[in-house]
Amino acid sequence: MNQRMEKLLKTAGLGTDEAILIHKPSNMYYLSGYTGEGIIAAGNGFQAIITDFRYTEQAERQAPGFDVLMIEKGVSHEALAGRLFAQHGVKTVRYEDDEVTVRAFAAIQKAIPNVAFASLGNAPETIRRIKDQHELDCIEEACNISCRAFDQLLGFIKPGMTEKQLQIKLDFLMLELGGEGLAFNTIVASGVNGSLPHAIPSDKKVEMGEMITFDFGAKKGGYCADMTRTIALGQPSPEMKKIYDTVLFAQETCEAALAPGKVCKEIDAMARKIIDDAGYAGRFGHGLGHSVGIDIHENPRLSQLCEDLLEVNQTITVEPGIYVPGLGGVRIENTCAITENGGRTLVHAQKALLIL
Ligand SMILES: [Mn+2]
Repeated sequence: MNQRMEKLLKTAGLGTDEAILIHKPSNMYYLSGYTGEGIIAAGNGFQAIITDFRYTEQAERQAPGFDVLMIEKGVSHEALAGRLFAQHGVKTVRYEDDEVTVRAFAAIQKAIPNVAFASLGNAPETIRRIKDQHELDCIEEACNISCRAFDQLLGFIKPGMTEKQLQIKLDFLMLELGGEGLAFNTIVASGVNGSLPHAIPSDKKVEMGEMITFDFGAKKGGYCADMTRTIALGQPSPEMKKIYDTVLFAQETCEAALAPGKVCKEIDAMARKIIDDAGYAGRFGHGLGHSVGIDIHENPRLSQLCEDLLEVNQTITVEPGIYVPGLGGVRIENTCAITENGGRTLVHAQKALLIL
């Protein structure tokens, strides 16, 4: 059994007659290295990937140390898991009750009779909060690819191009420069569209005098990057300049405040106070940041509610924004790692206002 599986069974407090079922692809990848479809069934003394014909060879290559079981006609993944559990005298099955649908759970209960079911309680996500060096290296490399792509994009941006054209170019550059995929759908929001925090790139043309927000990230080794930059095309209006300066100040203040032992919601509050005091109360309607890993949004969160303490080798984004309908918006975001000495940004693109 590998280290992560051992840690999981320990974190979950798994009894000797208990077993786990993993359905979430991100947890399967974290625990085994396997990226295909299927489930993991494991307990004390056994761990198996249960999949179909398309993926058995892949699973054997990606997850040495796991038994690979292939489903047969009329025998579901869970029914195969049930056979395995019966062989090992399993009495209770812990499953991801935040992933399995009501309908799927009914089928699982039917396929695995004579056992009790209980929640796995996000034990995999709990151990995923702290990244090891390899994970941090993957995230940093994903950030480096994203930064290089953005740097090349800057020479490409011209008035009259559409948001969609800029998105396609940026996505292409991230893939060309070594990204194995995109961490999420790239956001490009220009001018008045900047007030939409999660704008979908449109056929709107970018014009002189507008700001453009890019929120994007490449993937590397299965891990995500997350960064946002807002640039100006020609001189921005005094109001937009003030908004930019306020967001930048909030971003830099909060990034400098990152340290192990800090309470997440207190860092969020620092950004909110800066933005409120500048006259933009209510115009920063999302959390300050989130952890990043195999999934783009992981815990902990820099939110108004999160009372978790930051810990060494967690990652966290710092991404304040101001959004004014009818005018536009600004967001600036770095992905950072928490070290003994404070936050270390993994994103090195310029944050000072860039005027093209
Ligand atoms: Mn983000």
